[in-house]
Amino acid sequence: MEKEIKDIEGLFFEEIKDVKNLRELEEIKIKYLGKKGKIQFLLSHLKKCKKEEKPLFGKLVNDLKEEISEQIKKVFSFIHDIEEKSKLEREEIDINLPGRLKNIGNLHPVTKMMDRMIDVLVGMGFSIQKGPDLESDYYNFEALNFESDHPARDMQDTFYITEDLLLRTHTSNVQVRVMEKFSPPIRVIASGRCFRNENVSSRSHVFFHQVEGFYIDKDVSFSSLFSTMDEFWDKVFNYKIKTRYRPSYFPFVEPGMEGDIECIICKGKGCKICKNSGWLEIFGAGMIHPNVLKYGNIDPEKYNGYAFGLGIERLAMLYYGIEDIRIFTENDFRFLNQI
Ligand code: FA5
Repeated sequence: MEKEIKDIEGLFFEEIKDVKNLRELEEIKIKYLGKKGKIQFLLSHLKKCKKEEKPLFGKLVNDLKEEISEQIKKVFSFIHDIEEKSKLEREEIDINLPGRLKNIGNLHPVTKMMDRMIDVLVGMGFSIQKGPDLESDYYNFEALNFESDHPARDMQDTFYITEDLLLRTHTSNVQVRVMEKFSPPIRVIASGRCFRNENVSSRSHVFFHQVEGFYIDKDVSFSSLFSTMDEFWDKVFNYKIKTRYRPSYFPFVEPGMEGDIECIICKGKGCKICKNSGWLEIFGAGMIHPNVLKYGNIDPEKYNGYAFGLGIERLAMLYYGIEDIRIFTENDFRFLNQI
């Protein structure tokens, strides 16, 4: 038995000195210390020894087991250090490699246009108010001088939620809400989403955005509405664009008008977007009807005012040269990344 122990010890030291990597070391570990390894083999042989020999041989086997474990540990940390070092040496850092580009979010072109319009109007002295998307028939129509059976209600096809609740068809719903809260002088803008049950086409959608503006004070003149609009266009576009104002009808203004901008896309020659007219209708405006002031608890004998409502998508189409309004809501990254 003693000879067998010595032989195994000799063999172990023979083999361990040739180990080149951790995989080979693991194989040796299993060969000597594993469940079916050589130490286990010696321990099973102990049973066959004479009783008086057992303590001595038992100690020898245990000493050998400890010696082998110790040796394996040392060789392990030695090889491990070498492997780590050479791995680091192999890992070269190429500082010329370009960094990984991250996708950076961006504001939607309609939001950009809306922010631009708001910035300009705030710079002209208007302050910001908000109104709800889900609106009562009262603020969207009745308080704006649309009688319940008024044919002008058909001008704006409406999504009704209940008999009295609807998705607002225009940002003019904010007018009487603001009048109820503040006294003149009032110089306010309100922007947001509007909804109309219309056929979708290249220039009209079922939902779109408007910016509403109105000014109520003593002796507000119709000509100040024109000068405000002209100043607004100059500041939004940063160059002189061609505009034209046409008489029009809205129950909540008198007189009323609509404003067009020369189609920037075809330069007034006529295209699909401007329906070959060379112009794109962008806004409605006029002098606030006395009845509307009354609904807002403002005395029309003392005060008057103007109001306008601008379509943001149509303006964004002209500003960015976009030919179809539908593209704003298609979430196509190829389009969004361009702007
Ligand atoms: C109105 O909505 C009035 N509230 C505007 C107004 C305000 C008049 C204050 C007088 C005083 P109109 O329906 O014309 O008016 O819409 C105004 C603008 O919103 C249009 O010129 C257009 O630019 C935009 N617009 C209207 N309908 C759509 C639609 N379906 N899709 C995209 N833009 C639209």
